[in-house]
Amino acid sequence: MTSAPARPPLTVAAIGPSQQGKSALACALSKVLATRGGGQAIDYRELTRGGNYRRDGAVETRAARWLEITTETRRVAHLDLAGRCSRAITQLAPLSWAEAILLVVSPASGAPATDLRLVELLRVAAHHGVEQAIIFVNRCDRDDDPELIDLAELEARALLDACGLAGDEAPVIRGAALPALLGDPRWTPSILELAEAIDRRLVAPARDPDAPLRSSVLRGFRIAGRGAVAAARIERGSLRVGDPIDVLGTSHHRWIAEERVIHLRRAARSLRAFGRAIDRARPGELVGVLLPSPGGWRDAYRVSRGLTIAAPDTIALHRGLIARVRILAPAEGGWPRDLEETFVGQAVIGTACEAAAIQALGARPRPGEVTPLRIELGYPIALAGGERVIVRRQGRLIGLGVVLEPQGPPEPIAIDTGEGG
Ligand SMILES: Nc1nc2c(ncn2[C@@H]2O[C@H](COP(=O)(O)OP(=O)(O)OP(=O)(O)O)[C@@H](O)[C@H]2O)c(=O)[nH]1
Ligand SMILES: [Mg+2]
Repeated sequence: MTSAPARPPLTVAAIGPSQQGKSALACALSKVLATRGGGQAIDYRELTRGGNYRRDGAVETRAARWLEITTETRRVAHLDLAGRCSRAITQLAPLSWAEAILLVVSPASGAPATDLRLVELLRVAAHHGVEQAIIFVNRCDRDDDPELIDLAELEARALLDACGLAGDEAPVIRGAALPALLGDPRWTPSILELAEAIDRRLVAPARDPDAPLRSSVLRGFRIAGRGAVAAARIERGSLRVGDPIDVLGTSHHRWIAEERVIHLRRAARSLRAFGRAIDRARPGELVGVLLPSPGGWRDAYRVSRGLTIAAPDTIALHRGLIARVRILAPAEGGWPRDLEETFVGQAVIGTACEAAAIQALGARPRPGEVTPLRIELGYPIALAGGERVIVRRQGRLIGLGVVLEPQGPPEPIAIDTGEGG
């Protein structure tokens, strides 16, 4: 038995232009706090494992990684996102978990507002309801011209404001992650200042532990002989070991070509949060849920990004939905022309991303307008209404909306209870 966590969880997503020190900062934060008795330090090589190795020794993060940062009052699930990546969903999926943004820039990084992917991430974060941000101006050891540092700060604030996050209120910390990570005492205070800002300036949103369980899966992996682990975040409700759960949606494991749509009903065999076994996961927590999969290895591989974990019979799989969507103006990076009445794009809902045929229900959608759209997904996902939906087309963010209701009957997928398989 484990006792209830003393510190409430908070999910912070570190974003910023590529190679400005997000991963180094995550490591520095964990190391400096670990030396003061808060949590465990994580090594840069460990955190960036699986990334793209560069000639200069740095590693470009490829898929988001997460680590636990233990500050004085919080357990922070720190998401280290990729600054650059070829597939938007790699960043958008973990971002759907964020409750606060840590924007990492540097004086030499150039105007962050010109980084369209970064602008998109900030807009999407605001759309998910994130209101709070901290700005960390990194690499002040190398680029120490005070005017450039002032400019970086101004630009970062303006960017947050432009994307709907309160830039004026965001605390700004000037520091240097790499020297702090290497133990340079001149830069340790900047890391402590960041920890203090996390403690004092960020608030944990209200959460409902008694609501029906809802959780989104960011990644799945297999433990030979035991089953599949779903790396998920509890959005609402609570999950206890032994609870029966539905795991449903479309699998995106690259080795599974057919039978991708699944609806498993299993009991959560065990729960782990950052390496600790826990008996109950509460809303806001990131957990690994071990699912027994008697269906064999295929079954285990099917657990992947985009699935939903929910209390049994509380949500169904749908392909069609009606959403109320704000069409972004060209100045916001949206579609440069009026949209056609029907077009093909992508819909991102939670950690799921599906190709979609989109049809305007009213007049032809114009930039800046809020309009009802009917969206038909290529593959079904778990939908109940109220989810945030992000509409993309040809690599651009073109609309931000809310699912009003699923359309049509639920997908006729037999529930796999794992018995007799
Ligand atoms: N001089 C100096 N170099 C730094 C600092 N922080 C990070 N670096 C270096 O900058 C490079 C990139 O650091 P990362 O932490 O991997 O950058 P990132 O933002 O995670 O990059 P992506 O994962 O590609 O988005 C590495 O070579 C670091 O050693 C710093 O404060 N000062
Ligand atoms: Mg990185």
